[in-house]
Amino acid sequence: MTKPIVVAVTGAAGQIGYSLLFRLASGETFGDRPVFLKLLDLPIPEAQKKLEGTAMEVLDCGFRTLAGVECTADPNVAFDGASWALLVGSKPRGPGMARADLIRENGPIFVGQGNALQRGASDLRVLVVGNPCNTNCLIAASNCAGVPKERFGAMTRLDENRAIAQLAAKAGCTNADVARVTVFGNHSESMYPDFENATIGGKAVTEVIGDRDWLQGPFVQAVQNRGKAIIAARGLSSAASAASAAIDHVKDFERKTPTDAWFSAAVWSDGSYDSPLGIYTSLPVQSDGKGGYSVVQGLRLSDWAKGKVAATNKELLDERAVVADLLKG
Ligand code: NAX
Repeated sequence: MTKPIVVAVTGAAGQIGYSLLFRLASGETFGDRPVFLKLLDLPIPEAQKKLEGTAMEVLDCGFRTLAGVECTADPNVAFDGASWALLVGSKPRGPGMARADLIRENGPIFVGQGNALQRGASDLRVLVVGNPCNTNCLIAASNCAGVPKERFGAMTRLDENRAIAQLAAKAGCTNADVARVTVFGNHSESMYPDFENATIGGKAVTEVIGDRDWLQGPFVQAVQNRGKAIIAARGLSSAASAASAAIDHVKDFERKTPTDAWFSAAVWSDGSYDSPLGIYTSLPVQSDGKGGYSVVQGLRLSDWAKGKVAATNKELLDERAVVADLLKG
């Protein structure tokens, strides 16, 4: 039997977990390779009971690719031998809570989990979903000595997918016609979805959708505020779409990206597009399908777009300052 890939998921008893685990186990993400799931949630009876129930449902699907499920409250157990760690669990933003308070509240979780991630497999890759995901990713990576920063990333694939759907609806085409959309910066309302380099049916978006006012205004704002709009409509934050984007992120990194395509992920800044160093910022990425990736170079951005990218990166520097005492190296 092929050696199973160990996939750890934190916050697995939560609503994203409930949409995510089945798609990790089913063969959709890792093909024929057997998957061993390690599920982490809080060490409180309510969370552990819910986790057990979720694991029972995963088992009950009878997936031929599922090698096993282990539930735990200990990050050291969860991450031991993991090739992928999906860090979904974190505290939600409470009513009236400032973003800086949320960052301070959740930061310590990622110090402990960063340490425990040193137990991962030699090919460990980490995706941080729990918000504020870019800065939580920075905290985890800086507390995980010995694992290269490039093995960590935070999720902006949902924002890219949201942008694709908005562009397709406006142009009256299918999502499959839309390509080369990059989300730059932070997974927050400051993110910048770049339409200037995106294409629809191989043509520039700016040519197909001639309305630049719509692109610079309602389009960008719709993507930036989509999370809020979902909460307002559903009474709960996005879950199935977030899980779907996490699957997309893992698949994107597992496979070699076609030469003429790219995807968005918050990665360790290499200075591309004037991104400050020392942060995880979303950039256009191509995977080599062997554990490595590169940032796509040479995209042309207008001065207006450069201003948007600079603003979202400035927010990431501000967030880094809020958690400076939690960062090790
Ligand atoms: P839920 O509240 O449904 O689930 C979170 C789960 O995490 C709970 O079961 C909780 O017990 C667990 N948890 C909390 N602290 C933990 C810890 N220290 N160790 C292990 N488990 C812990 O939230 P859900 O809707 O699943 O969302 C999870 C996170 O994803 C939130 O931070 C949310 O803001 C974030 N999101 C990120 C998105 C992105 O694009 N990056 C989009 C969707 C979502 O908003």
